[in-house]
Amino acid sequence: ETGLQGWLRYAPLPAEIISHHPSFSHIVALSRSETSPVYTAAKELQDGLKKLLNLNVNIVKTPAEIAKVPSPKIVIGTFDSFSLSDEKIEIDRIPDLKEDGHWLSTRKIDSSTTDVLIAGQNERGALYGAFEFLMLLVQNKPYPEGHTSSPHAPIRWINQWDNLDGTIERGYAGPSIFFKDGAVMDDLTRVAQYARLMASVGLNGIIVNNVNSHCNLLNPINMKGLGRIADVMRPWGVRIGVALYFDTPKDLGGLPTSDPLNPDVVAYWNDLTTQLYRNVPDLLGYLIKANSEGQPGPLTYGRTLADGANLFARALKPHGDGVVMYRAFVYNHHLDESDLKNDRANAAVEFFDGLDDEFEDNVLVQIKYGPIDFQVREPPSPLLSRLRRTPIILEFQVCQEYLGQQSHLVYLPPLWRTILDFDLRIDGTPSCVRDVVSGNKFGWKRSGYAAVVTVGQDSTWLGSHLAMSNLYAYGRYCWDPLSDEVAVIQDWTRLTFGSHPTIVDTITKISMESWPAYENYSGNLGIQTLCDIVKHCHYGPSPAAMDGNGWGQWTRADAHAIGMDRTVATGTGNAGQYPPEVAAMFEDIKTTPDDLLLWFHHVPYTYQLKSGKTVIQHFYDAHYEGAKAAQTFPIQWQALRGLIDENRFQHTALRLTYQAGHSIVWRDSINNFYHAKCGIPDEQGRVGNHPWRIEAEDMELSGYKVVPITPFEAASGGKAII
Ligand code: BDP
Repeated sequence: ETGLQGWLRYAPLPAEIISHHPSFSHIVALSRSETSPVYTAAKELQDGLKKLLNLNVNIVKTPAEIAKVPSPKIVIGTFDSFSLSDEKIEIDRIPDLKEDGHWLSTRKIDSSTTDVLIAGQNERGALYGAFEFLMLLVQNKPYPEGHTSSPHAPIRWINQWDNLDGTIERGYAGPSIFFKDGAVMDDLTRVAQYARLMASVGLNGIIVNNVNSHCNLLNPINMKGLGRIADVMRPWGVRIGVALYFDTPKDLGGLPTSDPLNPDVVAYWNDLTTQLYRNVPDLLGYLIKANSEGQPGPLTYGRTLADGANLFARALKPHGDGVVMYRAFVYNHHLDESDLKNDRANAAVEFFDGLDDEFEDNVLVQIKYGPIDFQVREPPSPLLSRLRRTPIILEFQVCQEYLGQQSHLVYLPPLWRTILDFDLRIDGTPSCVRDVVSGNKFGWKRSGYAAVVTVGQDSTWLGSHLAMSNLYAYGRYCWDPLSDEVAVIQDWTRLTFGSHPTIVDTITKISMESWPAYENYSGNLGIQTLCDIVKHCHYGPSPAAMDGNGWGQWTRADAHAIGMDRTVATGTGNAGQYPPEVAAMFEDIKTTPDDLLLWFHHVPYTYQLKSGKTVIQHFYDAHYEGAKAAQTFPIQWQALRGLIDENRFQHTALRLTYQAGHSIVWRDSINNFYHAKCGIPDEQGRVGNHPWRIEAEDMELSGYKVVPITPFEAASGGKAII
């Protein structure tokens, strides 16, 4: 198996299970249009029933045909279409559903015949109901009677970071499925398959291009191409939007300025937007990265961020319900480290404070989960607690930019839960991040989630079979942020690899151990992922690079102490950006949880943690524990040999073996580095002491020479051979 079907494989069920299911003869699709999500759902059911139960089922959709169809059948449609047809559902059985919600039930015809009913609050909801039905079937779970399900938040979107030339920023799975050589691909088969995966977990929108956008995205040829992408994804209930390049008026339109208050610029964007709507009539809207990491924006022209956002918001308004997703990821990447008050973590609040009342009502602020940048552990962004009138989108990252880039297994829901479940105590009242994001806290109608997902043309989509659990889980968490992370990985495993208990238990165990392991061997106590910042690869250990750069991802490590002082009393003041109760907790070193200690405090290496260990001994031990856990992954995986297909078995075994080795590189680099920096020995005598190891430079060599390497900590003896 190649992985192309993801978790939607519909592997045949065993004969004894098949015999317990009704022999459905027909699917009644209460929709006339063959491009509607209801019809898509009917086709998906047809395909699923063929593969799972070996049933040949016909789809009928005209009233004349429907009247003749015998039971048992599956009837699918919206509640409205049910009530207009002969398939009426009694009114007292119709539940109260939110937008995109669905209802699954059965209708007893006689003692041995039962129909299945799938009804959606809208067409998309019906499609989601069909997928839920199929996933229950795959897992041999019973048909639900009157089961309802509604999403937690209306916005459940993906951000692809694809460039027009076909490369993908932070993509680890081959070239783009959307773009090639400056234009939209001719063959969009993979795009339709992607939309199918998205729909199966309730994801309803996508921004198809990189936040670091290009003006040519909106040239006439690409406008048409974007229309084709939208046409391919629409039957799956997925709407598309685009990320804009702020200087498009200058660079594509030939105007002398892109000043958002200049009338020609306003007219230019209005016109471009009208043209885009001609091609994409249900456009989601515009994603904007501006005044960040070298991108132009309203500040370039002496205007406010709100001026920039409102320019696009007003251009969208006449055409429908399109929104502006204005990213809060605004910061200067030439920060001066010698200024101890400088703190990139403060930037979002500093830039957006005071703007809450300034935005048009179709502007949302899109906020990364932490104040810095998708690190292995961060506190929630303080900006999540400060906007009341302006709704937000919480941004996660499914592609593991700082988390091993799909060469390391890191199952992300346990990390996401540290954010979603965090109680911000806004106004001294319960304020879990998930309730702010859903819109419940402040009564927002449209808010929700976005995740950076950089699927590519590789048949595995993300570059690793196991990494797909994160895409699946992302959809599940947008739908229900209280989902149990163990139940989610178990469901995904059954769908993706089969229900054998050894398969389910092994993948669940490895997955649940993976984020703690990665945190242990990459960066502990809230110090961030200690990877290469300077070369921008964001991979592999490089603790020295975490200081002395303009990017503001600093550890402030010297010979005696480590960590960012973000207190109000003596540091950058970042702790004070949170609501008072949370601010007080982070301000005081005694109440700051150990796992965020170095995020908020600068302490000596000998500082004693709540566990009783010193900071440096915790570093040493955690790195050994993390690497030790990772080394069990390929061994645990061996239990699956023969239980799953050879192709996916080998592909994954190779990745896990690589991870096991690379975790040792991580362990030793970080430990050697801090050991050299502070000179404090490891209580267990492990660090820098590998008597059993045969160093390449100590062997008899011909044709090679020994060279010292930089950084020294990347090889155990500080030397390599070339
Ligand atoms: C950083 C990535 C960079 C993105 C940026 C962003 O390294 O490639 O452009 O985030 O989110 O994490 O805009």
